[in-house]
Amino acid sequence: MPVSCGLEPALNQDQLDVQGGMLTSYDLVRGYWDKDRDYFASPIRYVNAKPGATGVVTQAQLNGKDVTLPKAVSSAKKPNKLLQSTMEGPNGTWPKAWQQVVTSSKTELVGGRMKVTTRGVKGGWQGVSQVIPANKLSGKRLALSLDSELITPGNGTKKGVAGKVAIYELCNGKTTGLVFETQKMRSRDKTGYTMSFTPRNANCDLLLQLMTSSYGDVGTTIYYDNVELREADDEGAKLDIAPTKTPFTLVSQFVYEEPTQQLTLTGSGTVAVQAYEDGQWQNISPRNLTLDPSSPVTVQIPERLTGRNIHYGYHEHHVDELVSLYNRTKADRGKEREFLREYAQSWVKMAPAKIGTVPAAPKPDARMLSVDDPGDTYDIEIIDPFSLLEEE
Ligand SMILES: [Ca+2]
Repeated sequence: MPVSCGLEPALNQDQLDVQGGMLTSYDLVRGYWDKDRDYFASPIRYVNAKPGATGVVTQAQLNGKDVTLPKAVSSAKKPNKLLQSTMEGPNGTWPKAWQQVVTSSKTELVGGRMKVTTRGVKGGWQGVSQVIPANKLSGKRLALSLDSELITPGNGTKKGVAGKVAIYELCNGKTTGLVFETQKMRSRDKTGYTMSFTPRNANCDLLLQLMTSSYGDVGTTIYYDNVELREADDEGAKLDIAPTKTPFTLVSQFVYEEPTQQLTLTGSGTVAVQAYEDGQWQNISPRNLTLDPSSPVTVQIPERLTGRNIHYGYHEHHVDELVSLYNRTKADRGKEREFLREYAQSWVKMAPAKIGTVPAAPKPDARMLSVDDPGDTYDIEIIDPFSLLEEE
């Protein structure tokens, strides 16, 4: 159970849910509206939970203000462009549509999943790839989804690397450019990930690679499964806020003013609230959200959908900062000190390179003894600089 101390509100506002866990974010303003980046808030809509159902939202409020939540008809998924997405051939044999990324790769098929394990510099890149021929592509935006699970060396006790997806343009048999790359597959739980990109040249094939972010930290293992590539869903209607009708106006809304985004719905029947993220309409409420004409239900919009600046690469640094603060805080500041450690421990779950760096919970006896430890610590009391000046 978290302890109460002055740092608690600030750190809560700095963490947000992402696919696979909890991550840190620096920003105080949401919504950047940069046409080249995906920082803008996700459009939101609702659909009937089941075909033929008649769920209706009669009133929607975002943080207590009336909004118009569009209703849409769920359309069928577009065709999957990958072969052997389940990573399995007939009777559990190797799926021939997938190749080792380099000849020295020794990626294995284990339990119906691709098992990619780093083997160091000599082993080179590990992983599998598949080529999607240009005649299967239209040049339109594509949406990729997959399941992965990361296990760092020492059965998860030592630091490791993240998973990586890289997609190259392949023109006349030659790779001519990187189209998309992400290293966000870093959850130690089996997690579904989504991502989207637009091919650069509609006449070229695409080369999809599933790997690790580097080949260091020998023994890092990542499993891949259920890898699917489709044309992006049609975006369609957006959430408009009355009366200005500007799309999803979280822009310029300070995180410290509205740390969370609550959508409150009144109506009847069973619906699902969805957000358009990574080229896909994804449920953000339970698949069956039962509405009531007299009693509103509240859906919290996940922070990753509100136009925040998320940088996975900074997260390791944030864990370092917490551990550093913990180590330099005097042991007699027990509550505050333990609070920092607990935060570092909860954040390290998404920082594979920092596993093993967060100190273990102190035993009561050890804490008593360390009060007398004259080590490199400082008190976190705030010092008034003007009182020092008076003494001079
Ligand atoms: Ca499988």
